[in-house]
Amino acid sequence: MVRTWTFNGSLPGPELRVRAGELLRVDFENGLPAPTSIHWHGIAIRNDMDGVPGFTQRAIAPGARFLYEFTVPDPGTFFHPHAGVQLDRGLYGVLIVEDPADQGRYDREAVVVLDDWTDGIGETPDRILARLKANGMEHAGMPGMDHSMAGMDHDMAGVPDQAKPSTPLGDDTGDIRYPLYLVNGRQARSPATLSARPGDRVRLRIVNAAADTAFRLALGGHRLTVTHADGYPVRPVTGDALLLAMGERYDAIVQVQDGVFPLVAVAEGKAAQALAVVRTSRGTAPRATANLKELRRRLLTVDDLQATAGADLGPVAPKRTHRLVLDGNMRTHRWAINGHTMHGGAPLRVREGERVRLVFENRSTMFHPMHLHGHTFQVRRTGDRVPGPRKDTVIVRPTERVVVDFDAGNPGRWMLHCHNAYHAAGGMMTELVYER
Ligand SMILES: [Cu+2]
Repeated sequence: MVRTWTFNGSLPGPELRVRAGELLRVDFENGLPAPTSIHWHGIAIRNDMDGVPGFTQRAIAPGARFLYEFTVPDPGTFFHPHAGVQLDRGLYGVLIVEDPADQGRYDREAVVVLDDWTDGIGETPDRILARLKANGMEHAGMPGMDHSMAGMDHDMAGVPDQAKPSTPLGDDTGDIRYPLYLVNGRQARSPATLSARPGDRVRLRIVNAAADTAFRLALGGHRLTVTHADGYPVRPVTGDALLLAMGERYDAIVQVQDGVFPLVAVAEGKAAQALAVVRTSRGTAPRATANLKELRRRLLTVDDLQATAGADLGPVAPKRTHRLVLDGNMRTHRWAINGHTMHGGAPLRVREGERVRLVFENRSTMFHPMHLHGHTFQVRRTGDRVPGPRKDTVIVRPTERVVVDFDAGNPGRWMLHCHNAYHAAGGMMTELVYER
């Protein structure tokens, strides 16, 4: 039992479900002792509903209400607050936007929300941030954090080799080692159960709601067929495991066998894992430290995905290109875009109707899941004529260059930032503005 901040007292928050094209109305009342707002992550909505306090709306004061009301244009997604590191408490939920054109070639759905957890057992997110800023370095395994976790019963004991650092995201995958990693709000020792019938085709809607942790997910004894990235359809591709950074969502279909199976999400590079149980018949639940060979087989990443014809933006030449150099380090905890922190640089200007290209260049030793508000972009792999998936959050690995294109079709002021909550709070954010 922990004390934390949530939506409607549950973790994850209540599941909201609408169809694309419908009007969503959410009457939000702030019962927290701090100002907040809700960001509808990944949905290209009206600018004044985007929920960035002090930017697209005034922060909602403790005790105050705010009516969110907007038409939901595209399938997706999840929601969370957009005030500092509040996401690293329990303030997140899943908003599922159904696609009316979806053929529904599956028997049931299961939502899988991944999270890294400290609030109420380790330090509060605000204390972690204050210390990161004060000391600079707060690296996994550094004495300060170990001290704060002393005596706590966390999931790291006896974790198999699969969870040891070795990662496509580089050697340095996070600033914070958490006491717990969760699936659907539950720790591996008392895991969430996803029930189905043997032979069912289950559509997993997987969300990484963590603040500082990428996950590698696999289901024991099964392969996963990825069908959607950040809500948009991709050409189905099958692999053994799937990599998700913070803010990313993937849908995958799995045909479940008869039995009880571990669904493992390894906290990438952090020597720990989260667990849920997929159950189609009676039997003993898997161990919290279940070791899956699937995690070491074919790992699907954004590089394997390609938008379907319907989701493809088409080969229009960009009218303008913005280059974004990502830099920073844990020593100073200063994370910059083009040398500036916290909107300090010139905004990225676009004009309505233009095709715009963003070129991310990562000069730091950590990966950054870069997220654009109000739009979705298409990943263009360097030197590759085949376009990648439609997304709103894309991993930029250390020293990597990632090119994305989008159509400027939603006027307003929009945030562009790293979805590592601590990197964003450390300055890695800028804004996109429409000029007349
Ligand atoms: Cu980052």
